[in-house]
Amino acid sequence: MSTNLKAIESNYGIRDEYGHLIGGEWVGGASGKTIALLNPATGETLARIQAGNAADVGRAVAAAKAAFPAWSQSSAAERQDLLYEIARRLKARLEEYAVLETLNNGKPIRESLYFDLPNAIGQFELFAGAAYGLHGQTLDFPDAIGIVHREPLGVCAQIIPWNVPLLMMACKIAPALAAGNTVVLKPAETVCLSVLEFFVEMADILPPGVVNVVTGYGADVGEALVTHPDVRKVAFTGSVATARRVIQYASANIVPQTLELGGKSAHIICADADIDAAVESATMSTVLNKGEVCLAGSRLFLHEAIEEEFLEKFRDALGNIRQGDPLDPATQLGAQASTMQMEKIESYLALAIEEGATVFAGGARSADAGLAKGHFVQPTIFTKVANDMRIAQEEIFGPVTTVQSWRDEDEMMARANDTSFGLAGGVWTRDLARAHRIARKLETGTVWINRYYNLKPNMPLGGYKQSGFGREFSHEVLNHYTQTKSVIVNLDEGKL
Ligand code: TXE
Repeated sequence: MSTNLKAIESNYGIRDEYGHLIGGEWVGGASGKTIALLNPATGETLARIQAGNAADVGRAVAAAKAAFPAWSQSSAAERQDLLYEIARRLKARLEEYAVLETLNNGKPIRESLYFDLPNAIGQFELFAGAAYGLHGQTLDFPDAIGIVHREPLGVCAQIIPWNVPLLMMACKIAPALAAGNTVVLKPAETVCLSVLEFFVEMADILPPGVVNVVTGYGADVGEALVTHPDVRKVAFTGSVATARRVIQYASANIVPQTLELGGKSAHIICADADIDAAVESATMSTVLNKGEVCLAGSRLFLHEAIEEEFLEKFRDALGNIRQGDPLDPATQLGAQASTMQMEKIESYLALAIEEGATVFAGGARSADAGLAKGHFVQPTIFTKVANDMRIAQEEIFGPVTTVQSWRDEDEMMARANDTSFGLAGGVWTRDLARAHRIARKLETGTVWINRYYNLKPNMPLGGYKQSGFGREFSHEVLNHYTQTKSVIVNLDEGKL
C-alpha cells in the first residue's frame, strides 16, 4: 500500500456537519438538532449529523416515491452501468473510505482495507450483473400462455447498524436498486461517516431521489420510516430487541421484511483438527472487528483431548495481538465502536464472574495508558462456561470467546444448537464425514469447515431461528426486492 494513511486522514475534507440526502439535495433536518459522530479510539468529535424526525422521513419517502416510476422503468443496462460506476468509485477511493470507516468505527485499518471495502465493492459488482439477469418466466397451458413478470416493490426502507456500515449499506442498496426499487436508508446514529461521504458520490451518480438518507435516532427516524404508508419493503440489520419493534411497526401496513439479527455461533474443534490453523481461526474470530460481528464464533467447543493444548496456544495467540491506534496498519485489535457498546461489554465481563466462569485470558478494559482515552478491551477467553449461562447465550459483541469442552459428538451438537440464535457456525476436523455430519446438524444459515469468516458476494447470508429471516449477499435476495405478476393469455377464443 503506497498511500500514507495519516496523510489521507488530515487531508480528507470530512465536513463539519452532514445533512440528510433527500431528492438529490443535502438538506438540514426539521428538528434543527444534531448528533456528534465520535472517534471511539480518542473520544474526539469527527463531524455532526442531523437528528432526523418524522417530517424528514416524510420528505425522503416522498422523494423516493417520486423517483420510482422512472427508475423502475429504466433499462437493466442503465442500472447495471450505474451500479458498476458505484463500484468503480468505491475502488477509486478505497483507501479514503477505509480511513473514514476506521476513524468512526474504531476497526483496524487493515480490516477496513481488506475486508469491509472489498466486500462492499463485491456487492455492487454482483448486483450490477444481476440487473441484466432479472427476468420472469413463461408457463404453457393447453388453452393459454402464462407470463410471470418480475416487478420491483417500490420505496424500500433500509435500516443499518454501526459495526460494518459500508458493507451493510452495499448489501442492502445494491440489490434494491438492481431490481428497480428506490431507497430511504437510515444508518446508525453512532457510526455513519463513511456512508454519508459515499452518498455525496452516489448523489452524483444516481438520478435524484433514487437513494435518500435520513440520519438520526432509531426511535425517531426508524419508527417513522417503517410505519410510513408509502414504504413497500423493510430491510433491517440490528439487535433482536429492535427487530421485535420493527416487526410490529411493519405489520401495521403489512409490509414484507428481511431481518438480519444477532448470533452466538458455535465454533467446534474436533480432536483430529489442525490445531494451529484452528487456533489462528479462533483468534481471528475473537478479534475481527473487535468482536462486533454477528457472525463471530463466540462459543468455542473444544474436544477434551486437545483442550489443554488448544487453550495454551489460543491464549498465546491473543497475547500477541497488537492492539492500539486503529489507523496503524500493524494494529490487529481496535476500539469498541461506542460508549454504549463498551459499557455493554464491561457488564458481560462482570457477569461472567458472577456466573462462575473462569477468566483464562483478558477479562477487563485494556490497561495500557496509551489506550486510556478510547474504548479498548483486552481480548478475553472465558473457560468453565456452562451452556445455560447468559455469557454463553447472549451476544456480547466484543473480543470475548466462551469455551465449553466436549467428548460425545451428539451431546455437543445438542448444546451447540441449544441457543435462540442460528446465524453461523464452524467445524474443524480432518474427517470429511464428520465435518459434513456436523455441518448438516448445525441449525444455522452458514457453516464453515476448516476455515471461518470467509464471505463471498454470492453466498446467501442470513439466519435460522432468532437470527432473522430472509437472505442477503446473493441473487436469492432479489426475491425479497421483487414481486411476481402472472398474466394469463387466453389462446382459445371460443372459451372463457
Ligand atoms: O442495535 P439496534 P444497537 C446487536 C449487538 C449489539 C446490540 C445493540 O449485540 O450489542 O445489538 O446494538 C436502529 N425503530 N447488534 O442498540 O438498536 C438504530 O438506530 C427502528 C447486532 O445499536 O438494533 C440502528 O440504525 N430502528 C447487529 C439500527 O436500528 C431502530 C448489528 C441497529 O440498532 C429503532 C448491531 C427503532 N425503534 C447490533 N431503534 C448485527 N446483526 O450485526 C434503533 N434502531
